[in-house]
Amino acid sequence: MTQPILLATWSFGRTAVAAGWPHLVRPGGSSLDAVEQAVRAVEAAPACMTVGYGAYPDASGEVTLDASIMLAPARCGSVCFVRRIMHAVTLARLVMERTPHVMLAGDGAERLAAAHGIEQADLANDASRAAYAKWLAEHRAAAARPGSRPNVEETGLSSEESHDTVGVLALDAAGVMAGACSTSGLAFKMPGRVGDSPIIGHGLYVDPRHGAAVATGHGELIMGVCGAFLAVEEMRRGASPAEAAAEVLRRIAESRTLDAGHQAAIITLAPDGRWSSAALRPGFKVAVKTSTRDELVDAERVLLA
Ligand code: SD4
Repeated sequence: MTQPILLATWSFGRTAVAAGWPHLVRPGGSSLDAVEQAVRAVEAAPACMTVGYGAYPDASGEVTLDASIMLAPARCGSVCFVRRIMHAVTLARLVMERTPHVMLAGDGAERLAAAHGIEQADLANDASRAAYAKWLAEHRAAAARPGSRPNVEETGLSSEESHDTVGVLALDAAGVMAGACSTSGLAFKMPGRVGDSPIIGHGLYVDPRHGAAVATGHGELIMGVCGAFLAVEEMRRGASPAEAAAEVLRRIAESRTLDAGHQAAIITLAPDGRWSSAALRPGFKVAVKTSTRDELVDAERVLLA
């Protein structure tokens, strides 16, 4: 028997692991159910403004979501640019289990949801509408200033507030690993922008023989190095979870000139339960839950401390 473990990104990861844990350890439970339920809890939480209900919209005012779920290279599913569906992770699981495909986008993904009785919902709430109105007013003001160059990433939010994905990895008592993630991407992003989270191998990767990884932070950084796949590939080549996570951040740092606000982080999990995490900059946290631990910890390594 393997010791079950559940890991999730950022402070809201505590909500995720609390919701997922019963599904990991109950009779008949599984790592797959645990990661889905863990992500759903954050998607439904209005206080989390970067995932699911109440998430910051894109620059046109529309909330669009990306999500993925994975057990193995031949068992994965994802959705991107999904609107009016609170639980994008469940839709990603439907893609995995009910279609011959890996990824559905926009209208097609929404039609799959409708075909399976998933109701559409307005994902905006008062807080996200107010944040958008404020951003729009400031953005217009900035655009009117001669010489200023407004950018959709000049959100006025802290780096952590403007872009956070809930990413979850689990290992169940049967030794089966699973991963899932869900996000609205970047606050006030360019309409149509899709990040790393729904792209298998970028925001999420699971190989039953070698390990699992889930990434968060600026998707453009992670996508440039196929971050999650790279981490698992490093473990396949013999790296520890800590070495694999650090290598992804090193590759990002050496592949481009980083801005002060750039952040990327990754959690890595080996099939035997060893795990680690690394971040480009301080601030990243991992919620960890086992039968003996339930806490929020800092990244094990920070590249640019
Ligand atoms: C994205 N990686 O869409 C996601 C956002 C995120 O912490 O994880 N932010 O780029």
